[in-house]
Amino acid sequence: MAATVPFKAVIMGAPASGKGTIASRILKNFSLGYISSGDCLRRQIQQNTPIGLEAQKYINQGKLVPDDLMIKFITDEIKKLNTEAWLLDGFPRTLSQAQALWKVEKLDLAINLVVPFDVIIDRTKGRLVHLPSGRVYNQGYNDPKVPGKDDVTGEPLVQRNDDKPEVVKKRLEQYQQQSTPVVEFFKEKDILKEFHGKTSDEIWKHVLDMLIRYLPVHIKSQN
Ligand code: G5P
Ligand code: MG
Repeated sequence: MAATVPFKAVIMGAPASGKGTIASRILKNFSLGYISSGDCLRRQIQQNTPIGLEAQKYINQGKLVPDDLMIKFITDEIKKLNTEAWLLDGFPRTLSQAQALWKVEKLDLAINLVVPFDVIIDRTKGRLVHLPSGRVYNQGYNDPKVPGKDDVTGEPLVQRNDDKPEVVKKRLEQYQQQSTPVVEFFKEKDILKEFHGKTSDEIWKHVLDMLIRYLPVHIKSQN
């Protein structure tokens, strides 16, 4: 098997800015390992693990899970990936997390999605997720083929507990407080690329152009 060329990237952005949607398109086109902090936490909650039970208290209120728990959890998940080419979605979210990650992993790229908050609030109302895989759907944007069922497994889709309007408002407030220092941190490291737009389709075109220039070695053959 060919040795993996290291490539370490993060995708950031407000709640429901399209991190998961853009990440899934990146993974279709490029061979990268992938960790979504939110998907990993939701799986822990579903399995009633100690981490899940602890994280649930914060997630259901729209609060961030404490840094010490998150840093340990995600750095352990990175070790399990078994590749040096990967994409993190939703981590880091605070300056402490960014600094802790940088100590153990020097990143190559930080993608930041900038989507207006009114667009985001509308999206969360129609979001449905398949919890085991993290696949996301949206009524009227990317509907499942059969209403209420995951396209791949046929299993039921659910609304996330933290997509209730009052919790979404909290998540956006939290994001406003925490995100600027993280964005500044990656700007100083000279790895930040920002993408503005109202739809994932328009943002994706620019992300794809940038990635083709950045990591042609990881492009999947399309046959
Ligand atoms: P998550 O799971 O990381 P968020 O809040 O950062 O949660 P989220 O909600 O998962 O982010 P996203 O991945 O950015 O959003 O967006 P998405 O799912 O792709 O798209 C949102 C919806 O819009 C979907 O239904 C999609 O189909 C639709 N959509 C996408 N593009 C378009 C479009 O162009 N048009 C339309 N109409 N629809 C579109 O974290 C959850 C919680 O876990 C904890 C926190 O409590 C957090 O709140 N957590 C952490 N805590 C501390 N530190 C960390 N690092 C943490 N990570 C997670
Ligand atoms: Mg997500």
